[in-house]
Amino acid sequence: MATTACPLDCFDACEVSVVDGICKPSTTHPITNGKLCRLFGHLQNEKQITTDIPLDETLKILVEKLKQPNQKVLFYKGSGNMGVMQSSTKLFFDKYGTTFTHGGLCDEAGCVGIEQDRQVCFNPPIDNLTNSDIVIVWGRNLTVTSPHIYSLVKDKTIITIDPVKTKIAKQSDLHIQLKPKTDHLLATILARFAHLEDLDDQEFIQNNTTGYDWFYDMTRDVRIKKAMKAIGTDLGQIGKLFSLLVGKKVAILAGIGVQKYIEGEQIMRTIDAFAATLGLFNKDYGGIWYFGRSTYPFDYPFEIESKKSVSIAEVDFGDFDICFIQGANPLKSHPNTQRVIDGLKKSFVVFFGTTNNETSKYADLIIPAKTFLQKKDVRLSYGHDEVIFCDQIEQGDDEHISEYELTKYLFDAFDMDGLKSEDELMQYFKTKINEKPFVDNFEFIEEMEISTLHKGIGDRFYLLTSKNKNSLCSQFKTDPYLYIHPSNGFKDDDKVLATSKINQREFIIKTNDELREDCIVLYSGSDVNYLTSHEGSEESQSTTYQDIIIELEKI
Ligand SMILES: Nc1nc2c(c(=O)[nH]1)N[C@H]1C(S)=C(S)[C@@H](COP(=O)(O)OP(=O)(O)OC[C@H]3O[C@@H](n4cnc5c(=O)[nH]c(N)nc54)[C@H](O)[C@@H]3O)O[C@H]1N2
Ligand SMILES: Nc1nc2c(c(=O)[nH]1)N[C@H]1C(S)=C(S)[C@@H](COP(=O)(O)OP(=O)(O)OC[C@H]3O[C@@H](n4cnc5c(=O)[nH]c(N)nc54)[C@H](O)[C@@H]3O)O[C@H]1N2
Ligand SMILES: [Mo]
Repeated sequence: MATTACPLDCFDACEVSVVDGICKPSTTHPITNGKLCRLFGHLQNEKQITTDIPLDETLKILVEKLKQPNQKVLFYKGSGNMGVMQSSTKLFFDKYGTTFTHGGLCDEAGCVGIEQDRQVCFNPPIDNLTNSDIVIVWGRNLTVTSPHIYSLVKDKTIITIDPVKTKIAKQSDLHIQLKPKTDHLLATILARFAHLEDLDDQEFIQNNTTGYDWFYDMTRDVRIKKAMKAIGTDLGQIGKLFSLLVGKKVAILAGIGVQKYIEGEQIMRTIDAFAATLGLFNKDYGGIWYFGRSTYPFDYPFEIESKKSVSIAEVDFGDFDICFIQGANPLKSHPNTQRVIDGLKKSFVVFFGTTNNETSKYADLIIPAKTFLQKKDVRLSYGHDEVIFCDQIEQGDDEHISEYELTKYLFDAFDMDGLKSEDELMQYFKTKINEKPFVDNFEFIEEMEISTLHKGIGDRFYLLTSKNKNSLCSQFKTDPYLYIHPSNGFKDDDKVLATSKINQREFIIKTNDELREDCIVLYSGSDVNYLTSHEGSEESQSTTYQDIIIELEKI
C-alpha cells in the first residue's frame, strides 16, 4: 500500500491510501477517519493539461526568455496544490532575482494580526478541540470548508457568528447573524462583559499578557447600545452566549470571513483579544484556531532571501516583462479581474499548472505540471498537526514536469549550484525543531481604528464572497449566481447589473432567505472579482474582497 494526501487547499488535509492504484480514504489518519469529500472525487476526474509544443521545446523557450537581458520577472504562486515541494521553484527564482509577492489572497491579514499579538500564528493541538465543551464558529463555514474537522465537533454546543444562516448556524444553540465587518465591535463587547461577569482569566492576564488595561479601556469606549444596533444583536443574545459559556471549556474556530477587509489585521486581533481575556492559551483543553502557519515547527528549506516584492493584492501584472504564474488562477481568484486581464495582456505570461483554466487562456507559454499523484511531496495542514509524506503513485510521462524537476532544470540551465536533492528537501519535514509556542507575552490590541462599512448603504448591499461546496476556489463546479434575500424585490432568474466602485458585471439572481436583507453572496469562482478592489489591507497588503458596497439594477 502506498500513501499520498489530498493536495487541495483545505484545513482537513486528508490522507489517501492507494491500493492497487485505487485511492481510498485513510482509516488511520485521525482527521480523514475513513472518508474523503466530493472535492477529492472532482480532483480525480480533472483532465490533465496538454500542449502542442513538446516539453523540451517549451523549457528551451522559457530559458531563452529568462536569459534575455534586464527582464523584470514576477513570481506569482497560488495554492492549487498545498504540497511543500510547490515551493522548490522559489529557490531558482530567488537566485535569478525575481520579484516575489507579499501579503496573501486568503488568510494572511488574520495571520499577521495574530502575530502582532503572540509572535506566531499557531493552532492548539487538535485534542484541545475534541476535549472542549463548546465551540464558537466565527466567520467560518465549517460544514463546507472543513467537513472532517466539523465531524469532530458536531455533537458539542455550538455558537455561530456569521452574517449567513449557514448549515452550521442552523445547527447551533445560538446564531448571531451579524452585519459584515462588525466583528470587532462584537469581540470588544464580549470581552467587556467577560470582565464584568468575572469570566476573565486574571491569572493568564497578569502573568502572560501586556496591555490589558488599555484594551479594557478601549472596550469601555464602545457604546454598547449603538454597537449592538450596528452589529444587529441585542442583550438577549449576548446574555445567552454567556450563559452557554459559563464554566465550559471553550474553543473558537475562526475563519477568513472576519478579515476580508482593509483593517482585517485589527479585526482578527480583537477576536484574539477576547480569546486571551478568557485565557484560552497554554491549557490542555480549548483554545482559538485560525489558519496555523504550517511550516512553523520545521527548519524550512524554501526560505527566500530576495528583498524584492510587491503586494499580491495590488500587483499590476503589466509592470513585468514576464509573469511566472504557478498553481493559480488569478483571472478568477485575484481581485479586480479587468485589471488582471489588462496586465496579463501586456506581459509575457508563463502558466505552470495541472489543468487548463481561465488564466491559461492568457498564457504565452504553458508548462504542463505533473498531478499530485505523479510526484513525491510532503503535505502539512493549517488546520491540524498531522504531516503526510506522499509517495509517487503514478509514473507520469515525459510531457509533464514536477515543480522540483523544473527547478532542477532551471538550476542546470543557468549553471547555478546548491540545489539539494528532492529527498534531502523532504527530510526537513521529518523533525519538528519548534514546539508549539507557549504564550509568554500576549500583546492586547490597544487602539482600534476601523472604518465603518455599515453606515448609509441605503438600498445598496454588502458583498459576501465565500466558498462553495462543489468548488475549491475557482476549480471544479463553480456557482455563478448572485444570491439575495427575497424581500428585495428580485426573483429567481432575474438578470441584474451589479455595480461597485471598481466595475460592473451582469449576474443571474437566486433568492435565498438564509441571507440578511442587506447582503448579497457571490461565491469564489464566479465572476465576483470583476467587482472587488485590489486595495491591500493596511498592515500586510492582503486582499480585501469584502470591503466594498454593491448596487443592483434589474435589466
Ligand atoms: N468546499 C470548499 N472547501 C474549501 C474551499 C472551497 O473553495 N470549497 N476553500 C478552501 C480555502 S482556500 C480556504 S481559505 C478555506 C476558507 O474557509 P472559511 O474560513 O470557512 O472561508 P469562507 O467560506 O470564505 O467564509 C467563511 C464564512 O464567513 C462568513 N462571513 C463573511 N463575512 C463575514 C464577516 O464580516 N463576519 C463574520 N463573522 N463572518 C463573515 C461567510 O458567510 C462564510 O460563512 O476553505 C477551504 N475549504
Ligand atoms: N471573490 C473571492 N475571491 C477569492 C476568494 C473568495 O472567497 N472570494 N478566496 C481566495 C482564497 S481563500 C484563495 S486561497 C485564492 C485561491 O486562488 P488560487 O491560488 O489562484 O487557486 P485556484 O483559483 O483554485 O486555482 C488553482 C490552480 O492551480 C493549478 N494546480 C493545481 N494543482 C497543481 C499542481 O500540482 N501544480 C501546479 N503547478 N499547478 C496546480 C490548477 O491549474 C488550478 O486551476 O482565491 C482567493 N480569491
Ligand atoms: Mo484560501
